[in-house]
Amino acid sequence: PALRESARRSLVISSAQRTQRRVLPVAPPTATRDFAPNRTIKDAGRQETLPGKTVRAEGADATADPVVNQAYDWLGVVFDFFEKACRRDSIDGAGLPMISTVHYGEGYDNAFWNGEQMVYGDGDGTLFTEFTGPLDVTGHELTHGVTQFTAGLEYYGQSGALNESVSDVFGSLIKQWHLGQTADQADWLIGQGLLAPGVRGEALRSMKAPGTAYDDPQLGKDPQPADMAHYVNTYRDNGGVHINSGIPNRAFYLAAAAIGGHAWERAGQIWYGTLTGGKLPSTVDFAGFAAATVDTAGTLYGTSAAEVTAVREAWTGVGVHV
Ligand code: ASN
Ligand code: ZN
Repeated sequence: PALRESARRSLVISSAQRTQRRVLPVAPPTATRDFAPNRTIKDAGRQETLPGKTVRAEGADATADPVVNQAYDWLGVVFDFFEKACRRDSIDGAGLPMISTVHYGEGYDNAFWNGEQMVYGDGDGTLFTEFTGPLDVTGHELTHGVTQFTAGLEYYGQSGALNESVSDVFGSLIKQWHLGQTADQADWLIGQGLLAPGVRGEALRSMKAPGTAYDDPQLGKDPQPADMAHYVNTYRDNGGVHINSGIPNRAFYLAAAAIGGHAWERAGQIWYGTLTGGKLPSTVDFAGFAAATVDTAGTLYGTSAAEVTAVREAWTGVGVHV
């Protein structure tokens, strides 16, 4: 609780401000105050011990290790996204230093947020390449930090799948923001470029077409459902958090596609407001989260706005009825 965010005020707005927001639904991307990142990259030297030794601190020159420099640069992009697109000062909204450890383990096939920092494996080169490669992987992991400091979505079952989905949503938005893509230009893939050469597939997950990201003899087939009719009941993976996240992922894609333009400007603001608005129970299910996004869209754009319809129809499109 001491770690919970102090800046819930962002969504607590007076009715006068609310009226103003309807006229100018997208808040100007430039913040009234400038935030500064504080990045530290550490190297675990292929051991599984954290945090490892510091190899690059904020403001220091690039090192001879491209993996270190990639991690540093992606942390910067993620920081800039939250600052400029969400008016958020780092992961906790209060300037939290960003720490990342690279070269974790030997051929380690994952990346993760451990509650305090981010960690990258190098991949085994057979299934996966370096986890520092795709920007959306860094965005995904650091968004687990944002969720921890805001809605605190419990990492099990539907709230866990929502936790996963929120990380994919912002991972993808950060990539789209960096590339300047509109919703129809984006690939809506998570971890494109991460699969080793020879693996049959294009990415870890597809938000647009869950279940189609890969189909490989070693990796198996992408297990994600695209709607509630194919919801997977399982005790594995914390109750399918990386599986059923396909459902809210596709709902976000459908909402963003229907709204059009840059997905972070309206659909992204609706999801961000929902995540950080202080109203979600940590054990919220898909239906509760869906209702909250409709509510947030109404607060941001007016209850009869096209954005509200787009969000409601997106959830209906994946079989979640609001
Ligand atoms: N890369 C995974 C994730 O962030 C690690 C995990 O399973 N927690 O979801
Ligand atoms: Zn995750």
